[in-house]
Amino acid sequence: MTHVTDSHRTALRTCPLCEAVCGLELTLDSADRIVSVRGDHADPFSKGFICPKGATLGHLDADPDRLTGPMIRDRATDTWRAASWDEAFGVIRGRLPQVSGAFGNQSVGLYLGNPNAHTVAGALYVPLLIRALGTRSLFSASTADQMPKQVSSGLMFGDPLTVAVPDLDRTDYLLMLGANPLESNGSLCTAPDFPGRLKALRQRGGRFVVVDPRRTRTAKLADEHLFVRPGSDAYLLFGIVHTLFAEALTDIRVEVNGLDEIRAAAADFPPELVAERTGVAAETVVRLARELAAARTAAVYARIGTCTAEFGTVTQWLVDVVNVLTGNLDTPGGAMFATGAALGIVRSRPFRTGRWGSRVRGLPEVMGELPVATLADEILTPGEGRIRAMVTVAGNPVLSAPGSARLDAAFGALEFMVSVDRYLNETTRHADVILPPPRVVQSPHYDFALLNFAVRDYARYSPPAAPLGEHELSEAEVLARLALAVSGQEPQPGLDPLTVVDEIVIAGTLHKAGMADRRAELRGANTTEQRLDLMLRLGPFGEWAAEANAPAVHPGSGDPAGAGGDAAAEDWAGRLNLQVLLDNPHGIDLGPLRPRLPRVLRTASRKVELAPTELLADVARLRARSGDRQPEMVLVGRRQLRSNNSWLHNVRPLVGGSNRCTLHINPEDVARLGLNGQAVVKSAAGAVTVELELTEDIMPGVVSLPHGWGHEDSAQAVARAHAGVNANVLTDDSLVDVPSGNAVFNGVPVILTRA
Ligand SMILES: Nc1nc2c(c(=O)[nH]1)N[C@H]1C(S)=C(S)[C@@H](COP(=O)(O)OP(=O)(O)OC[C@H]3O[C@@H](n4cnc5c(=O)[nH]c(N)nc54)[C@H](O)[C@@H]3O)O[C@H]1N2
Ligand SMILES: Nc1nc2c(c(=O)[nH]1)N[C@H]1C(S)=C(S)[C@@H](COP(=O)(O)OP(=O)(O)OC[C@H]3O[C@@H](n4cnc5c(=O)[nH]c(N)nc54)[C@H](O)[C@@H]3O)O[C@H]1N2
Ligand code: SF4
Ligand SMILES: [Mo]
Repeated sequence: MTHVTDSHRTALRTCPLCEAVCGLELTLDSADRIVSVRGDHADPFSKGFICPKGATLGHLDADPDRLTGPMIRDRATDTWRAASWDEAFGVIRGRLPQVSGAFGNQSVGLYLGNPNAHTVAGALYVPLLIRALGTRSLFSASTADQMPKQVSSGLMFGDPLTVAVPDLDRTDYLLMLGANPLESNGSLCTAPDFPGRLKALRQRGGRFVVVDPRRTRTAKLADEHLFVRPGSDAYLLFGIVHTLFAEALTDIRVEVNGLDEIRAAAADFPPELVAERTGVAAETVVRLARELAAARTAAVYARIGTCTAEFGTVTQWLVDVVNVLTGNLDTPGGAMFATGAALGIVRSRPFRTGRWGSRVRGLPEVMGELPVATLADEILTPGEGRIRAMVTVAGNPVLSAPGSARLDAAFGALEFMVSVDRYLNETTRHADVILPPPRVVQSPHYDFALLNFAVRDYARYSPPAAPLGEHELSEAEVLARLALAVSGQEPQPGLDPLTVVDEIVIAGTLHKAGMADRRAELRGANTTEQRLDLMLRLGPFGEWAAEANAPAVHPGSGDPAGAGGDAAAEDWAGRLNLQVLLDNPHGIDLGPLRPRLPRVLRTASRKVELAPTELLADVARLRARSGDRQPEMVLVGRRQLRSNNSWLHNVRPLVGGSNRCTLHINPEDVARLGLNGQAVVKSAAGAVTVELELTEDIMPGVVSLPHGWGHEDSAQAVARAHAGVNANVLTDDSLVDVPSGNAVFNGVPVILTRA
């Protein structure tokens, strides 16, 4: 919806910068430039909340270093020139199919970065590119992020996308490990104004406990903060499980398998052992278990600090084990499953991993992907199936992946590379061709992924707020044309590649739903919008849900009366389609989360699996570590409010001040090690020299460095002036969380010396 006032108009849209999905109200001038950004007070979910990143969206949008058209690199001189779309796709068509033709599909790798989770193009058109490449050399930021949660959810609930989120607005007790939503605004827990929701929890008399090796802003807001030794959360949670059994505090309310096995596994982790590994006193471990059991409702939530650690999957599993054992899984105030409004993939078979392995290290496939921690191996190690060409979409793995100095060298050794990205950066500088998406305001927005992890059911669609210019392509079109080019195909005259693929998808979906004759009823300005219309109509709240074959799980059905449904939600069930969202541009509140078990379970047993064999196997690895000597100093990461992984460092109002790449260190360690000013930090993988920032808010023996920095050679002027160092030079790509293959960024042993 747009209002016109003189030369200025307002446009509403969802912020695409983080998982909080805040509604924004933009003011645009007559040239479609953003002149101001405010929080949308009429958005029923975000209610006007905005953070400094959303507020500076106009600066990002107007960045003079943003790429406005395709770029081609001359390898001989390493120089870039602007090119037309036809020329750029022509170069790709001439080169990539040659590589896959000569060396097989696996020789072309694909890396998908984080913003794909925030764009319509990432959700709807990346799958097309994956199919066109037909490669198993598929990597993404997921294995540097949340893959442990997906594996544990897949094994426990049968579907890796069935992720339980804390019911923030109703819980009486929140135990949070390894997350700092006051800086990050939350993750795998879509909750605009997360800070406000935490304050409300305390105001209504709830208790909030944070476990983190740093006393973060989130920890300072909590009732209690516990320092924990990095990488040891699995022990802590096992100590809680142990106590729940030992003191007969369990209260299981869902159907489960594996109770005896989990009890037996926890027997090896008494609070005294846990205290030694974690640094959390044995009495505290016991008290946490008692408090969780005694609370009227409680939720355990653990995020990136615990995922990107050596026992990430075991930790994520134990989070939900505690939620089950305390009677809090799938109940209001506990950990619940959101109902995304758009039709998702309905899995018919239970989840499993390791259907194939990576070529060099034999690491198991997970969700069709291989760990990004082995991407450099796959490029650098000679032999059949070696990756010789890469496509990257919305990613900067040279800064974000572990052991990134090796990955930087590996990208430099490729025969050909294409990147779809807004910027010439540390990764895309290795490309032969860069294909940029248009500006944020020229793209439509619907959160296909994130609304499945929201703390309330909610839907909002933002059409593009500004039209494309004559020489601009939507990111959907870029990906559709790229998919053709990598297959060596030319677009057919008179046929728009995007429309062609959309019609195939629409026809297939209608056919499966038994509604093949309803094509003409779909509404939307283009086929992308018509696909959204179809997904909304067939989704759980959709107009067609009741009519379709095997409809998506209906939100109302099986809902115990009064247990979470409310009037708002019932009003919308059976009604959603694109037009309804267009008529409600501030978004639609679909109500608080409702119990959804057992319907969403996809396990073979149709029960919650408390002790999957894959995870019990990894417990042996954890047990074997119980006696290891603890390293003297370890590295962890941190996020900064005015930053976004590697790519908002060129937005001038955001950099500087607290948003700098410094090493947080306890003054006790500085004195003990005789450090001063700067230090050399050395790990098994590499070394950096970095400025120290002394703070009592970090545990002695732990240092923290934010990731995404290291822009000294950047083509982006502001970022280059605030370069910082690349934390992932220190992280070690030879180490992964075994069940998920996830990268290990926290608990990295380091040695500090004077610079
Ligand atoms: N040491 C350490 N490393 C980490 C982490 C950590 O905590 N510590 N965190 C990890 C996590 S959680 C993540 S998610 C990863 C992120 O890893 P990546 O996704 O590889 O890195 P980003 O910095 O998010 O890079 C995003 C890229 O997308 C581009 N971009 C932005 N918007 C768009 C768009 O709309 N379309 C396209 N095509 N491109 C766009 C940007 O210019 C940038 O190049 O980093 C991981 N790395
Ligand atoms: N401002 C901002 N917001 C962001 C991002 C950003 O870069 N900047 N990135 C986005 C992305 S991609 C993601 S995935 C989310 C992540 O969102 P969060 O999960 O909230 O991530 P962080 O803010 O890094 O908080 C992780 C915390 O874990 C702690 N930690 C480190 N190691 C351990 C450990 O072993 N155990 C425990 N218990 N804690 C540990 C760290 O000290 C840190 O405080 O944030 C998103 N939002
Ligand atoms: S919290 Fe996230 S979604 Fe909200 S304005 Fe900030 S960056 Fe955008
Ligand atoms: Mo992430």
